[in-house]
Amino acid sequence: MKTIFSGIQPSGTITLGNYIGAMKQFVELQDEYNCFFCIVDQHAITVPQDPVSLRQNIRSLAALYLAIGINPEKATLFIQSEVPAHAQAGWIMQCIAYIGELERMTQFKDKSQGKEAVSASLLTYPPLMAADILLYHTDLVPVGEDQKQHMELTRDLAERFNKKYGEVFTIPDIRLPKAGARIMSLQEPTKKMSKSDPNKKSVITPLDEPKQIEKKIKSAVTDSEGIVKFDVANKPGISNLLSIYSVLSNKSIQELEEMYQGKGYGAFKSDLAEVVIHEFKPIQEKYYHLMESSELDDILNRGAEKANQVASSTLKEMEHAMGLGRSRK
Ligand code: ATP
Ligand code: LTN
Repeated sequence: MKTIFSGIQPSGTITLGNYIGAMKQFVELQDEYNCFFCIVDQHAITVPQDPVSLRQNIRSLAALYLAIGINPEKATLFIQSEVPAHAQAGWIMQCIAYIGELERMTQFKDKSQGKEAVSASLLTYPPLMAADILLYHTDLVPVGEDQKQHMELTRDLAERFNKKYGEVFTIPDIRLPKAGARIMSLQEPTKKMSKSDPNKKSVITPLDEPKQIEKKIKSAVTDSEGIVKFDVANKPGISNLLSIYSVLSNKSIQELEEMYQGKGYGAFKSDLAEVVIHEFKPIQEKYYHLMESSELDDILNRGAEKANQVASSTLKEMEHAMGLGRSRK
């Protein structure tokens, strides 16, 4: 069986973007692959986090992974900071990476832009991500489009390491969803929908109440033309809503354009709200049940144990290849 690894930051409640771009794929893939799904809390602290909220977000993300359908009997679900090999291998990958290539990462540029104090870890974020992936000899990494550049760097770092120290790492491939790899903000449809967006009207989360979902979709920015047509360059707002509708309803964009011909945005938006509410209803029910149960801790304990076994063994291989410590394998 081939191996899959992916991670989500507990930097807030996951959005419809995370759900469509990443998590929906996880559920589809767990039957065919040996999967590791990680709550990357060490990545979350590259920007300031309130300790109480961070701990709540970690638990909530674990419950959401399960509520969307991750089966802990099939996939390994764990918290990054509970597997020390990640930070250790992250350090090693920082020694392989060059400052110049890290400074070119668009996520670093976006997140550091205009900030007075930028943590060093915001720059060294990608080597830690590379370590996450490479520790599991991962074949495939399902992520949204914004992670393409980080994935290319991960491959470069793995190749650089292998060339210098011997074939320790598998070179991983990226797996993008067929549609919905970049869901945009509801208020600024040229910007990606993001968990840490301070404007909550831009973002739909699987835990939003039906009324909130309806309100957010109704107030989503579109254009004044009133024609439901997919045209990203000229109609980014309606194109984004069409993508969401299409992925969640399994109807093609063309089918949807035909369905709403001559009907205007009102009818389209209210049907889309129904589709989103219907998608999230069972997830919410499972989520609240899980948050109350002790099941969650058992699953995370087992996940950390399994991940630790695999990751610490790869870390040893890395250290051995580089000559760190004493000779042992
Ligand atoms: P933050 O705002 O804190 O940076 P984020 O919303 O960008 O967080 P991440 O935890 O960084 O979310 O990403 C988790 C996964 O979701 C990644 O695979 C990422 O590519 C995917 N993803 C994030 N935003 C979107 C989006 N708008 N559309 C599609 N996929 C997305
Ligand atoms: N960088 C990713 C989160 C992330 C990740 C990973 C994704 C950290 N480690 C390993 C896939 C594999 C993000 O910002 N979305």
